[in-house]
Parts: sequence; C-alpha cells; structure tokens
Amino acid sequence: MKKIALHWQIIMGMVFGVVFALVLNPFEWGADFISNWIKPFGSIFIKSLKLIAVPLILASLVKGISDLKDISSLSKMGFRTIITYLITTIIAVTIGLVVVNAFQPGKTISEETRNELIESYGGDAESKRQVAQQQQDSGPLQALEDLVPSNIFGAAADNANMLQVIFFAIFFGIGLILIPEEKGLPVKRFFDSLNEVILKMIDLIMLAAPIGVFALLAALVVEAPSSDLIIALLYYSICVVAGLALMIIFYVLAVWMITGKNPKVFLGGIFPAQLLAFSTSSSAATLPVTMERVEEELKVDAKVASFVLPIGATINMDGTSLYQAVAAVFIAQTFGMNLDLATQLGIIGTATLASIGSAAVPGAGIVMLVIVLGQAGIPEAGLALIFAVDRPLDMLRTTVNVTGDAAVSMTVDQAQKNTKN
Ligand code: DAS
Repeated sequence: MKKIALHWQIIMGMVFGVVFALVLNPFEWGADFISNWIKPFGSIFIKSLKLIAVPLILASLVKGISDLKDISSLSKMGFRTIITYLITTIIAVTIGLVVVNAFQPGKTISEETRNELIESYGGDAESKRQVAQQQQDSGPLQALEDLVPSNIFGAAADNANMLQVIFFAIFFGIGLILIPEEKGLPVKRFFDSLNEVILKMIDLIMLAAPIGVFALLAALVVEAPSSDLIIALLYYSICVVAGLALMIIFYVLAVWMITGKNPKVFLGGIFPAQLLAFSTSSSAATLPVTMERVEEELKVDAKVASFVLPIGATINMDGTSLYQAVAAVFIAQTFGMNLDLATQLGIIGTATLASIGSAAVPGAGIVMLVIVLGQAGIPEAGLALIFAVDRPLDMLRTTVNVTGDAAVSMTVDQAQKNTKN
C-alpha cells in the first residue's frame, strides 16, 4: 500500500480520535475507558518527543556551532535572531491588544453577571500582593541570571529549563571552536553522529504520531470543560483566533517579501509541524519536526536552523504573547475595568517577557499570564474564567509559535546568505 504522507496520517489520527470519543462518550463507561485505556498513549507520545528535545538541542546546537568556522558569523546570526524574535513578539502583542480593544469581548457580559463575578472572584487582593512581592524579590537582571545553569543535568531534567540547556550548548560549542582542530575532532565526530542517531530516533517516534494524536484528541473531547459564560468566552476565543490568523498572514507576507518563497511553499513546507504543534500543544515536542521540515523542505541551512529553532522554541512564542494580551484585557473587561494606555503599553512589556519565560509545553502560556495580570492590577482569579477554553487556544497559539520560529529561521537564513554574497 502506498505510504500515506505524514500530515494525512496525523489528520486521520485526529479525526478518528474525535469520532471515537463522540461515539463512546454517551455510554457511562465511555469517558473512563478513554481516560484509562486511550489517553496514556497520547501522554507516552508527548513524553517520547520531549525526551528527544534536550539531546536534540545539545547535539544539533553543538554540531551547528562547531561547524561554524569563526564565532563572528555566530554573533552576527545570534544578534539577528534575537532582534527578529523580539520584533515579532512585540508585533504579536500589539495585534492582540488592537483586536481585544476593538471587539471588547468582555463587555458582552450583562451587569448582573459582572457583579456576580466581582463578588465571587474580585477579592483576591492576597494573591495580587504575593505576585507583587515575587516581583520585588526578583531584581531587574533576574532573567539574565536565570539563564546560567548551576548544574546542566538539573537544567535538563524533565526539560526544566530549556534556556539553560541552550546556554550550555552554545557555551560548549564555542569552547569546541576555540581548541585546536585536531584536539576537538573526536568530540566533533561524537556530536555529529549523536545528531544522526537523534534524527533517526525522531523518525521512529513519528511512526507512532497517528496513534499518539488519536489518543490526544479522544481525551480532549471527553474532558472538554463547559462554562456558564459561553457567549463571552466564545467571543473571547474568536478574538484570540482572529489575532493569531493575522499573525500567520504577517509571517507569510514577511517570508514572501524577504525570501521570495510564496505562501504555498512556506505553509506547505511547515504544515506537518503545524499539525503536530496543534495536536500536542508543545513547541518542544514539535521542535524535532520543525527542524526537519525547515531544513529539508524550506531549504534553510542546517547551521542556521539548529541555532535559530531551539532558541525560538523556548523564547519566541508570538502566539502565546498575543494570547496573553487578549486574555489580560478580556479579564479586565469582564470585571468592568478600563485599562488606560499606559497600562496597556505595560502589557506589551510584560506579555513579551511572560512569553519568553513560558516553557514550550502545554498550558505554559496561561501559567505565565499571572505575571501580565499582576503587573496590570487585573484580578488573577479571572484565570478561572478562561481556563475552560484554554486547551483549544493553546493548540492554536502553539501552532503560531512554531510557524513564527520557522519564519524567523528563513529570514535569518536569507540575511546570512545576503551577507555572504
Ligand atoms: N503550549 C506552549 C508551547 O508549547 C505555548 C503556550 O502554552 O502558550 O508553545
């Protein structure tokens, strides 16, 4: 039988997962059966991909950097990468603020519901104080200090701190460049072959993708929470989706203008990674496929891809930052708060930082939203409102996160090529 392309296999897995759950759900044993006998296969799939993330980052970054003949191209590439990531994140937050202020989804709630909310959720001054206290403890350079791991194995444990793994890999790669070539050769060969092994392991894991995705979607359907604020939450969700769609259009146009690759080529190339990001809600779990698609289909130089993408999977979460801006203002609106321009500009800063700090795993974005709410004086208890619809939005924002990383890797690769010519 002709081999079905990966993304059709994943789509089939998703469709069968949803249908399977809808068929079983009406039976009283249905939801339990899925949670106990199907969902574990979804967890195993995500865990196996995350298992690969740290070795992949180590191997590909060390290999990528040790391949770079002189550090100057690394620092030029590093500078281009960080600046581009910051610019796309700030654009994402701004789009989010424009959409949520234009459509005002939180204002659709009736007066009595608003009073109910303030009564039941409003009094969380205590948690606001704790967040403010946390901010005082961490000084202005805390994020910089957190970049450096005191123990690489601790940083790598359960993908605890991917940024620290990246820091170590870059540091190690630079060390490898600086020793005499003949001395570094055995280490370089080791990381080259480690890279090959890891990519082969990814191929094997991807064989299980349709089953993993089937299980993830079946579990999602039976566990979908319901909420009495459906209309406002739906309107809020539509605002997030509209913002994310605008972000995809921005990427497609930017890639087309800068690299000349048209939307069909770009989106066709990254589609399997988008599907995986959508199904797993994890940029880290998707990273292996993003790298493979960007290198093999979008023809980005391996050295650029192995540098730009792991960093992007960790610090560049444009979908998340856009979502955090919409969510923060939506919660403020439901509590009848009118945020002035200064507060909203402050949200640009905190949502950018919060998305950089968000881990590349499911649900990280809503956890870091507390920082954005705390800074703007918005009741953190409002998180309970939006939790009901978070997972589907996480799937979409992770897809945008991954698409943004791919787009930036292409523009940085183009800039590198322009410099060389
Ligand atoms: N799920 C996160 C990711 O992997 C994003 C988020 O939670 O906002 O990119």
